[in-house]
Amino acid sequence: MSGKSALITGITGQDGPYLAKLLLDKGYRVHGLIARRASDNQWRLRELGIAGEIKFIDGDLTDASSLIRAVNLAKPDEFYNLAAQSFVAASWDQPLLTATVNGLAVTHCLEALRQFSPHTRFYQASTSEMFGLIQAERQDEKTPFYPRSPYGVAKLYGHWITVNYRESFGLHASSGILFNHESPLRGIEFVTRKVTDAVARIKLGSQRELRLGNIDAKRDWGFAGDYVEAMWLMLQQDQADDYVIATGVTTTVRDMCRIAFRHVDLEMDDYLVIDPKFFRPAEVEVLLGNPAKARAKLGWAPKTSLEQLIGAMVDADLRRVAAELQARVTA
Ligand code: NAP
Ligand code: F7E
Repeated sequence: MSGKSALITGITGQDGPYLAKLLLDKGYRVHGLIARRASDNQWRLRELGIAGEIKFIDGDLTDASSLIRAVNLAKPDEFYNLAAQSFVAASWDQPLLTATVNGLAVTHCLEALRQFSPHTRFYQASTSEMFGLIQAERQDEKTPFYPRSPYGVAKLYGHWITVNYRESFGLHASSGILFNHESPLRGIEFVTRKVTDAVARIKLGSQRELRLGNIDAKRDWGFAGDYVEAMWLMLQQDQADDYVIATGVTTTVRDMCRIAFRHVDLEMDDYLVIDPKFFRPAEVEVLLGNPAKARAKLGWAPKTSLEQLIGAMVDADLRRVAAELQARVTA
């Protein structure tokens, strides 16, 4: 058992609970920065059965003083910055908030460490969205960036400021360039979960159609549970560095959707409607990662196929929707 302390921002999101569980299983004391919200946001931690094991610290990424306080309270050996406005489509509606949280506020985290805890190892949640209009068929750590959304632009700042603090001040600061990763804990606004939730509702008779935007877009989708392991591995290395984390397989939204419908013996074409409302002002048409460096240096490899991932997501949504419908009957 490690006896180490970790501080995670974004503890209530998709990745936070998977990472927290991994660290708790390794014997870490896990602190989670939690932003004040009007309604409950701990359902994912409860689903993994770990809500009671996290030491919560109130704070917000945009409030530098709250990060200093969190660092002083948690005294972390490792700091994982997962907090973000992470929905790409929303970044055109809230570009300044996205720039502040996903970009500038990364410096709040780094400054808190530089000034108060320079020995702490830092992980920054960078993203394949930085590749945007791709400059190479398979994207790796050397591929030039060309972001296509305010989200991608903001994340690029977060990425480079992490590299800069490593090079300027010798912080052990690593940036994981993670391609899309999904799970039953994925937010409902993202396309995989929107699809698996709709498939469950259609199968159980509470929804008639599924409306999507650009189904020709291609993504390199992996399982979040596999990807948080890569985050941890990055902070166990002697030297901080940047790594692409991906499966090396790309699939259209259309084919991902077909897998979900087939899982419950339905035909996608009977239910799918294309709705221009879901098209984006600028699209990232295709992403395909090359995780060779992570494989060679971290010994990391994805373990979950897209079929397994989508099947597990549909099964989880079938259980949730069935429980919801049952509750309506008994209410
Ligand atoms: P997510 O589900 O959207 O979770 C985002 C988390 O950030 C939530 O816990 C949210 O808290 C928190 N947050 C938002 N604004 C905040 C603020 N101002 N102060 C403090 N906390 C704040 O995202 P995810 O899928 O877990 O992704 C984790 C990180 O990896 C994000 O930085 C994302 O941009 C990045 N990333 C994700 C993927 C992917 O495919 N999932 C790929 C590459 C990179 P509330 O719950 O209270 O809103
Ligand atoms: O869209 C297309 C959409 O919203 C995937 C975030 O975690 O991964 C995620 O960003 C694709 C896009 O994820 C709908 O146009 C079609 O081409 O699931 P998404 P994303 O934008 O790739 C990256 C790596 C991150 O870093 C982000 O934080 O699907 N698409 N129809 C649709 N997308 C949505 N959401 N809804 C639709 O109806």
